Amino acid sequence: LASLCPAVTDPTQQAFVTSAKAVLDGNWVTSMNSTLPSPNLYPHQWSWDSAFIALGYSHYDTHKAIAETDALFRAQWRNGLLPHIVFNPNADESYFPGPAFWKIHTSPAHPLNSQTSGIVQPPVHAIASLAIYNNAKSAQQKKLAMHHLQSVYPKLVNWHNYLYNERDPLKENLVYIRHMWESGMDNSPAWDDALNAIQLTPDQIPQYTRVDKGKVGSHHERPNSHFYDRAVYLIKVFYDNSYDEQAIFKSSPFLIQDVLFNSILARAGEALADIAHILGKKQAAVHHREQSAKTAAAISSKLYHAEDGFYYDYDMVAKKLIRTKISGGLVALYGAKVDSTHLNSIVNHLYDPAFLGPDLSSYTIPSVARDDPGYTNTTYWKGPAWININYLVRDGLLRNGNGNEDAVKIAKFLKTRSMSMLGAAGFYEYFNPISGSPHGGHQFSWSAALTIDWMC
Ligand code: 9WN
Repeated sequence: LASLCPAVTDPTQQAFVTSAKAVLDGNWVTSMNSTLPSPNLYPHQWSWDSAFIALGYSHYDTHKAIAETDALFRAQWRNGLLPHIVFNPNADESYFPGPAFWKIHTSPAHPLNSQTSGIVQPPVHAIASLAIYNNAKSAQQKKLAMHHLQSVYPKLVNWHNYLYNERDPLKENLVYIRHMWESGMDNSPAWDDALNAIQLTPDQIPQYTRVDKGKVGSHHERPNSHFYDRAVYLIKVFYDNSYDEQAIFKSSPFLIQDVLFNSILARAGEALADIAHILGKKQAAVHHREQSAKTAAAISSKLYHAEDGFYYDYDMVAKKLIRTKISGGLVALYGAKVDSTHLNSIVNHLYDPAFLGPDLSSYTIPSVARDDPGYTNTTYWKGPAWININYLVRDGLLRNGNGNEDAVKIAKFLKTRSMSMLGAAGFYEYFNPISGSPHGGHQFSWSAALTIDWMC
């Protein structure tokens, strides 16, 4: 175990990083070899949470970062699908929908030794595995990390191949999500029209009982039952079609090319290329880089709306861009390499009072523009600020912001503000974007893990 964060020498900052580590320690489950997103709300392993968590561990515990990643990939489906939840066999009843609800045995590709959901989450994983290697300090850690790259590389390739082969039927280099939970931004107002278009009679909705509502400050902070009815109905569409992607593509009422998901995929493709390069697989590296560039270009051409100067999701069922300004649209900068016009328009949006305001006076980035009719201060992905979004937008601004002073200034602000907000409020799941007050699950792992990645 490397000493935690040698670069941080200030005692107050050291204490802050130590408290972030304590959150991860507290959420580690030895029997699963993985870390819960939050002890009170999420009792299993979640896919993109795990990748963010591995980024945190990569700075001080290579072994745990690898164990976390391996635990997730052990549950990978035989067609490459990396499930969004790996269920903890000791916590069956404490989260809905639990393992039985997904009926994954209807798919010939379901994993044989794990209970999982049947959907995915944004593919941060190659980025985390590369960081495990890059952040390994001692010779022994580097050796462990090298073994990790060798063993995880084919699994990452299968994962990305699944996305490109199964989720991009029109060969646009943009993959679709087929469930709101696949976006990671569950009840974003961006999905409202698509969800309202799903007309259901009571007998079409599988019977279900939620267990989440009593676990947060106010149940209004969680998605409503209109959302959950549609969330469970979509799961039925999947198992009724035996998780066959071609059949789902023909019959699913929810198919969206999401900016955040594709942007992370483009960036993960670059990481996969770097991993292939480290492993001496030069041809493969070229292929991964080309694929990533195609996705990055497709984001900028298909998902950018020139008049609005914003990146929007595309609804493949309604066949139109969803002109709702969500923070996921700003994450385009993380994966796409954008030209100066696109960068300037994003910077302008960040300076708009609907996001941060001209003097960056708003507390932090709301998940939805504050002038959107669907905006609220405290309801989950309908307005509250999330640390991973601040993290991805900041990275995207720095990556594209060469010479753009405003981009660099906002990037700096996002880090300082996120750290001070977490320092004052604690490692919560999400925050009121105007006051910084904490909401949702407490001791939230990715808030802690990304703090470590930022500080160390
Ligand atoms: C459904 C675990 C997950 C995050 C998501 C976040 C929330 C789950 C839920 O929690 O979603 O996957 O039950 O609300 O929206 O991004 O991965 O932290």
